[in-house]
Amino acid sequence: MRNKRTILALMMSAVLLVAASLAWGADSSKSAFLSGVHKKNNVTCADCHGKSIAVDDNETALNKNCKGCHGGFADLAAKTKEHINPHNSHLGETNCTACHKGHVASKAYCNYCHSFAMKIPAMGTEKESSDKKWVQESSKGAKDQKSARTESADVVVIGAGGSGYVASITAHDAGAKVILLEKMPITGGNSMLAAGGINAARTRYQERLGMHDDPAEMVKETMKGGRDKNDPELVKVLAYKSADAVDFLVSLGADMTDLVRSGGVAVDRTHRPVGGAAVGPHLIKVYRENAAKRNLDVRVNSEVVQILSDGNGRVTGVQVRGKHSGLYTIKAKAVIDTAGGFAANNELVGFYKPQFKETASSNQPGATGEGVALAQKIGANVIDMEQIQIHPTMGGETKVLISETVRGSGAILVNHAGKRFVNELTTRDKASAAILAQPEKSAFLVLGEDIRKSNVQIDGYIVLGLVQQADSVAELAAKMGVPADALTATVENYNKAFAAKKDPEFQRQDIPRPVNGPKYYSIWVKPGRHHTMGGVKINTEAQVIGKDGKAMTGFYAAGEVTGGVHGWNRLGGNAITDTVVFGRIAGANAARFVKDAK
Ligand code: MEZ
Repeated sequence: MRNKRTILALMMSAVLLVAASLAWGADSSKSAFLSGVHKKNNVTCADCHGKSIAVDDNETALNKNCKGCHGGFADLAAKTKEHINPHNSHLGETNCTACHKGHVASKAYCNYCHSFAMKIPAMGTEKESSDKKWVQESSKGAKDQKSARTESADVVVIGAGGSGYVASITAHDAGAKVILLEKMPITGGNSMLAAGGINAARTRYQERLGMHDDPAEMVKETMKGGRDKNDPELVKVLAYKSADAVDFLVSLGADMTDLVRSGGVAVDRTHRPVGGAAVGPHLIKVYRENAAKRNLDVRVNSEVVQILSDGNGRVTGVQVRGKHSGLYTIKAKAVIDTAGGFAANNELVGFYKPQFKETASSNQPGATGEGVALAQKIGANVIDMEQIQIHPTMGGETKVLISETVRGSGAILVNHAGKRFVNELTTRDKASAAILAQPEKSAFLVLGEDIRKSNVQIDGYIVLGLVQQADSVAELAAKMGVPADALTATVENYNKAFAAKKDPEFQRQDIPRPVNGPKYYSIWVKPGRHHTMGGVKINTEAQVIGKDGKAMTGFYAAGEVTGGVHGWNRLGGNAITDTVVFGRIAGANAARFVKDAK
């Protein structure tokens, strides 16, 4: 009843707000319908909206005016004393309106993945905004609904994660008019959360360190990791174009100078920024800057509800639902689907793998799989949908992924008896299975000072309160609740293996650092769903394959929305390679197709 009344009151407020705006004009001093600090300070409509009350889907004027009044992210970050600083987070410079609302209470976007107790100062106590339902019933009903307007572009790209940005930048640079659409209020997708790095073989950085890697080895290891269920032609493209992918990123301004080893790989092939910083936030910042430099048309809050086709396998555009602008059509000669996977969609995961339902997901909240459904509706074939990757190390009860690079830097996995139980650098499927075979279905990462110093992400986990610290192994054991003598023996044996460069217990091939003091650290970890290997079927030209086995005309896809590249298990570090290699191919081919069609 109370809820009904509140909803009614909110609806009335909305109606009155519109009426008030119309009656008083945008510069009205009436602020009765505002929230929090705006309400207190008698903010006018024009203070936030500018001359026009109408709001575009990017909420451009609102965001400009937010910054005009409150300052930019750097100013706001400087005012925050706490370690957890939402204006200086790995999400980067996003729209203010992703968190802050004028007419309803604000909510920190971070909390869709984290559970920080931070307050948004003076930003209102009214009901939370209801615009957070991102699991849309994609095209349901939209077919019969009319678009209010029609635009046109050469290439429309669905989903502004890593693959979407790479495809858009590539197509733009090849001369195409591109529109990049993102249903979420911020860009970045899962790439934004990528902690590890990009796998690439025979790069200038490896050569500089005197390392000899070979794309043929990358093919072999990727196939083996994927249990030989991968499409071997796609894997060859992935591996042989991986060094070019790194060069491409560097040409955009990225730093890929640091190298680390990932599971299932015999060389240091995972490239990342100096100091071991997380690759994703860095790349998304670089992509955003490059998109801005090119004046790319990037639209957030813009959900594709239908891919349009002529019924004969040729795409003709998309129908979009803009948060503010409503339904509209973009006619396009080519469409690139880069809408990501579905590991955040509990229902869909449960449908394909009932045993994984309700498990924690490391994914951003928008990874809900509409890109696959949209493609299927116009006749695309899909493969391996039930192949869902469980990452071995999510931080305890959280949605925070503890990067594989922590193990790559030397950390060991220890069970509740204080003993190692698996080669920490085996493939993810095996490491996860080994943890889930423990009675507690969880384990600990244990590391020392040299390992912490080599990987700046560990300091981030300390800030997040996920790390136990101690001055001795025995003290750490007490904090972890494991037998001190067992943990002490485990660490001693591992350090001997480091010195001997040989791990007789678990045949770990690479032990870059010992677990040494003065401080010792542990992180409680549990497996959680991380990557969906299945999706839209593509060929080596990133063309979407239809149910008839033929390439669909003008339709391309790249990244986690596709299936086939990773087989039944993806290697750590190969996702970013996938986004860059196939994003580039999709962008280049879509632009070429448009040119040829003119
Ligand atoms: O590729 C990944 O998913 C990856 C390297 C994740 C991680 O553990 O950092």
